[in-house]
Amino acid sequence: EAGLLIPSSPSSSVSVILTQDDLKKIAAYKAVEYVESGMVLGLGTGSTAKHAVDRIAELLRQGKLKNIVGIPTSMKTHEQAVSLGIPLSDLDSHPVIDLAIDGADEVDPYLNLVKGRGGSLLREKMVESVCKKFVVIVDESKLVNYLGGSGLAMPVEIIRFCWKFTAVRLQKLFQESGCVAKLRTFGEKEEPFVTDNGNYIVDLYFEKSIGDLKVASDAILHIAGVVEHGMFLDMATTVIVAGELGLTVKNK
Ligand code: ABF
Repeated sequence: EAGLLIPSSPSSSVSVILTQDDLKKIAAYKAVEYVESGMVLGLGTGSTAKHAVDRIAELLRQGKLKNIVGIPTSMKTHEQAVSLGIPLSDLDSHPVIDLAIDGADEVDPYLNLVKGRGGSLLREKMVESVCKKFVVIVDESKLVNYLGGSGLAMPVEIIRFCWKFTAVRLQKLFQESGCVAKLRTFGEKEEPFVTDNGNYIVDLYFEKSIGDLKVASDAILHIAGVVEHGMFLDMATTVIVAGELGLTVKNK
């Protein structure tokens, strides 16, 4: 990981090296400052959100936060929260969430997001679409000019039944953007990656912009066999970016 050199204090000649993971942690700790006792919290997934969950647990242990209920966005976060003793519930019991904190894969200038490279986009979207405040935490490598612009995947969760058929339909939908659809696999045997919900993920790669995001979103969701996609449009209320020049807080 590339290191970032910053002075430990303005007058000091001693410098500390910040890794990308340090930046993620700084963004996560800043986000946890938005947490208040008594809140119902959406607990995100991924290496950045993991720091936020750790921090929430730490503040609970120290008695600085009380009566928190967490709604995890993946089985992995569920396990982490249970191991840290964070009280948990679900959307059936808590259909409205005060605050969710989660990472993202891409953030555009309007605070639209791509999420789901970690594979948890469906539960993340279920939780984060019903929260009063959604704080996204990223390091500056996640900032893009337009969604799909990092050259990395735009994930779509699909059902397993005839997945190739669905993948071809997705690819054709974005033919003009030079789309290539690939089934997500893992391991040397390239076995299909299976989500927490028992589905597959097709990753879409684009050569060019996909244009109007709302139109693209509606078109993807219109394909039978698609469960959900990783574009989170107009959902983030705050994005905290940790970068070389420090923290930037962008509000909707
Ligand atoms: C989750 O974790 C996902 O939506 C996103 O795919 C990923 C970001 O991971 P990381 O914080 O590890 O970069 O929030």
